[in-house]
Amino acid sequence: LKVNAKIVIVGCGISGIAAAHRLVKAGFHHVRIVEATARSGGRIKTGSLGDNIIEIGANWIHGPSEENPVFCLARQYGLLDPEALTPENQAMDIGGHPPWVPNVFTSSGRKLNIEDVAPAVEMFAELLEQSSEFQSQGGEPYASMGDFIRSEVRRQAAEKWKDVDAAAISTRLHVVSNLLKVECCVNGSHSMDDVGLGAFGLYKTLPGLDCTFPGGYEGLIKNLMSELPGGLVTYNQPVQCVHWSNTEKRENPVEIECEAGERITADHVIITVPLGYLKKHHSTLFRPPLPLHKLHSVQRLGFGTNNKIFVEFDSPWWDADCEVIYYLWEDEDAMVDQVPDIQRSWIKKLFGFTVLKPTERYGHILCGWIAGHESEYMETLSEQEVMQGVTQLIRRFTGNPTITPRRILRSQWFHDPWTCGSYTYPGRGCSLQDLENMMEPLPTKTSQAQPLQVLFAGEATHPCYYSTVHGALLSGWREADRLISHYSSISPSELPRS
Ligand code: 6YU
Repeated sequence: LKVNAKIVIVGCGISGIAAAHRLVKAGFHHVRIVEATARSGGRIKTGSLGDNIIEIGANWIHGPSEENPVFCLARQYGLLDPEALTPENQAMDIGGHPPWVPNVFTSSGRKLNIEDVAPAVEMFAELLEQSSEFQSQGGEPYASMGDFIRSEVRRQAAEKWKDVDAAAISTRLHVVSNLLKVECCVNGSHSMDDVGLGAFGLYKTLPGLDCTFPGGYEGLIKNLMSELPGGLVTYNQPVQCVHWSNTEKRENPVEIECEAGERITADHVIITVPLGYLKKHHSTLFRPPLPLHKLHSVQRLGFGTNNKIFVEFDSPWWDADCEVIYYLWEDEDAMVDQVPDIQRSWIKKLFGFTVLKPTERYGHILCGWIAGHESEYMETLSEQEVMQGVTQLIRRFTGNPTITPRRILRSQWFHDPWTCGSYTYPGRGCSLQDLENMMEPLPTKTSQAQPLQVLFAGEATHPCYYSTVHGALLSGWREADRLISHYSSISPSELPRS
């Protein structure tokens, strides 16, 4: 199969790279990637804090095992630690929530014992598991994940914890608030009230204990890019408008208009821009506009913000075996995941920190996690102000007024003009149909016009691995395969002439 079809890919994140890789390997020789920024990788972005490598975007391989193509590629390129490659690691089934060792602090400066928090943690985990079942049952007793969790905790607490004293109950309900904030980060949503209950179970996990890239996630991008022909990517070239359904120009029915004025004609264009960008720019990005059913799915699916705040210390103030630090705000209403006064109290949305391990590699670095509008507000503050907020928080919760971070660095995904947030979640009222609409090529009716003019890849188009690197990668392969099988099934006389 060696065809002359001209294919333009918009966006050089993992999905665009994966599509190009597959098409070039299949013999297509007019493949081009047009990228808005000066770099490849998109939301895979490795940076540094002092001498240490840190991940500003994607962090883990979620479910590193044989079925995960990111795991297989990373293994093939030799990018993983030996522990991640062991059969034991691959076989661990954690259902998306790694069993990290926690340290829990309260706003009055107490460090809690695991027994104080365990009943709420267990109840919450069971509810997450149960919520995934509504997907197959087809009924939604509550409008959102937030409604479901709060109502069920209230009901079960009245039943199971009726002999527990009020102070202990209060602590448990604050644990639930904290876990709701954790889930906001996992889902990239402002509140769990924004996440649909029925669609929550669409997300599928793979076996394997999540692992990181010791040399940085971008190593995966570098290896894949090195296998593509040189000059295939044009950088600093934002696409402004995709003119499709150009009936007069049957030879090259698509025209890609770039911000700098360049116009590129093509037979097919694969759009991989993030859902956040699509939500903001769909009305100018497509001529004619997106069909209504597709537009409605772009609007219904959620795309919120999850940011990281890396903080380095001279010495640790957490336990040696600690993997995650949680904060409970005792003055907050029970079971809330939204901060009422964002400008004053944005820091209350930060659920806590994960500890970068192993210490020999990273020293004493914590990664703070904050989602939602509070996270978007945090992005507008200076690094100094964020440092101050974090320092005050840690001093208050540990009761140690001398703790001082050495340096910090935070991500700003909401204000990144080419991303506009972090990743996709199923909003209220969403269903599998929305993700299917996202991936449907244009034109949708192929009776007259040339088929497959505009194709869609990217994490937001994967039916069960949305929000992940493996979902994005698979979506790029899927759209490449769609074109490959299209050209395999038509006769040579119908192939585009060069
Ligand atoms: C994962 C993880 N991870 C943390 C954070 C973030 C994300 N993800 P890209 O955006 O990469 O590429 C598009 C390109 O298009 C880009 O280069 C643009 O510049 C360009 N572009 C835009 N407009 C353009 C224009 N007009 N013209 C030209 N070019 C244009 N995934 O597997 N493990 O640990 C994390 C995390 C802070 C921000 C993540 C993680 C998500 C991935 O990073 C992301 O999906 C892919 O990189 C996207 O690739 P792409 O090609 O689609 O777009 C139970 C349950 C609940 C459900 N959810 C649970 C899942 C948990 C999700 N985990 C995420 C967590 C972290 C921490």
